[in-house]
Amino acid sequence: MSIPNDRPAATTSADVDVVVIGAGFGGLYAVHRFRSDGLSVRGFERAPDVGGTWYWNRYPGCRCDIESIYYSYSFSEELQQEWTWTHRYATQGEILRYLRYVADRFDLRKEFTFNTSVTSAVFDDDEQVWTVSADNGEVFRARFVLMATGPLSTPIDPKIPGLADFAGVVARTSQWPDDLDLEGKRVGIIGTGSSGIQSAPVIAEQAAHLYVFQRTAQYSIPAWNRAYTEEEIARIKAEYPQMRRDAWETVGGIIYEQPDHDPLTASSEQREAWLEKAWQRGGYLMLASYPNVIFDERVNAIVGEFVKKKIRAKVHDPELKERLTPSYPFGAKRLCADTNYFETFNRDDVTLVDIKENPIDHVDAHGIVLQDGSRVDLDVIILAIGFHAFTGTLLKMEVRGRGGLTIQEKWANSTGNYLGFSIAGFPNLFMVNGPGSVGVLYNMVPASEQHVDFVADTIAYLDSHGLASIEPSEEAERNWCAHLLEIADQTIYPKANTWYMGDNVPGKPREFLAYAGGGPAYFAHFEKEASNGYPGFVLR
Ligand code: N01
Repeated sequence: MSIPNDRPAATTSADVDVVVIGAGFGGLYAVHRFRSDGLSVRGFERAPDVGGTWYWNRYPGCRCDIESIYYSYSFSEELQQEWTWTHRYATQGEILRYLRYVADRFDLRKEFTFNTSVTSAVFDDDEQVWTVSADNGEVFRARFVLMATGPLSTPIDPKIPGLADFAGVVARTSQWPDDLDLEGKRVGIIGTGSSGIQSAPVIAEQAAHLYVFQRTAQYSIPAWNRAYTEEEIARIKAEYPQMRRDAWETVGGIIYEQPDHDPLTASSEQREAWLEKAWQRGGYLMLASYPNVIFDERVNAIVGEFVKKKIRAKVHDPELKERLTPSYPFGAKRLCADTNYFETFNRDDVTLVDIKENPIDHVDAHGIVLQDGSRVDLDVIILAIGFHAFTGTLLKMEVRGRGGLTIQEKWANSTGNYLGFSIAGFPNLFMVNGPGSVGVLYNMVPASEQHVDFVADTIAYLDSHGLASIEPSEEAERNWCAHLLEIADQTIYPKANTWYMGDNVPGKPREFLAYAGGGPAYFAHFEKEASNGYPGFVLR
């Protein structure tokens, strides 16, 4: 639904219709869409420029592991035709250039205050208006608030004793200093998730010696990154609208070939040939090699064993082979995509430090001391230890809903939400790819567009029906959360310690925080709401 620009002004005491927090993929599109609908918008962004996660995560080797032709906006055919991706997996730099181009092309920067963090958002029950305050002293009263703050935007606190005593440089992959020169340095990297696995091979090329501190061995699939050919780009651009429609219908938001056999009854040769094909295609799509790999432990074991065999074949040293081979169900932690990660351990100037067997005890001025008393002297320590996913950024703010309820109180024991984008007790506040959404298990960019479009259509519905507020009913929220866990319990996700489950933050409730039923089933919930007058919501 789209509303003409001459819509009547809101009849509340609000300064603006919507405050948008965050200028990443979700926030930028939100400003464009809301403004096109004739709504007034104010945006806040803590970084000096647009980009969100792609502004901050500048570590060596940082790329998106979803193919660039998919990991990009679909809302403007003109934009799709104008922009040409150079590589199958775009670098952080290329994605940031893209988002800057989008901001300029649609003139989005002028709605944002940069270098500014929102500190509080407080709902006024009588006026049905949010008061949003920022750390630069700006205060806006808004009818609606959109938290486009990103599910992976608050780095976790390492809590490593003595880290502050280290005389060298401590850097985070998620806040990479532009001037960090690793040439000839002894570098230690802690963490082997996507960030560690992407950066280690590039850092190994620069450092005098790289030490990789691994707590859990990970599954990673080669990215087989390469430049697109001119012919490919021409074909993609000619087929873009159909490609987007087809991708939308898939479970993960990306088109992939389906197997023509059941892995449980097929011959081992047939399975091997199919998995080899999936391996050669590479990257995150290995998770889609068989449709039920996440749901059926037997299928999961087949794919997992195939990948483990591939990992072992890459590593020369027999002991290292075993240390680098994962032991949890395939895909239970976010699957990584790499370029020469395992091969890097064949270098003489790279050492794996197994901190599961011999944990880090503390850091002193010269390096890292392990529990058995041995030490690794370093010039640089890199933290690639992940994020307080989904909820961390909201929990840092003062967010008060109806009756003064804080988000910290609301989420103390479980992360109540409805459809991963709204919260009972917090009217007119929406999240992009929030906890309970499909986003992190889907292609995040179209998932963001879908949330923003739904919010825009919902605001239009409220305005055209003379309604001031919308929030999920307690019952709809309870049922949704139960539904999320019911699906998750049928998968392998709860069988590993992951940020999906909240395990990486001490004290965080252990619960699966994403929708594991796939894109089409997830989006159908929204269609049902919109076409039936929002039965899961309370409208006032
Ligand atoms: O973080 P992670 P990430 N001491 O949480 C270890 C997206 N992303 O930044 O597994 C020692 O995955 C921890 O060990 P363990 C993507 O969705 C995408 O790498 O908990 N080690 C783990 O090895 C991804 O999943 C892209 O035992 C500690 C690592 O640190 C998400 O962001 C690129 C520790 C953390 O891994 C997060 O990825 C990058 C401690 N105290 C990120 N604490 C692409 O598109 C944690 N660890 C490519």
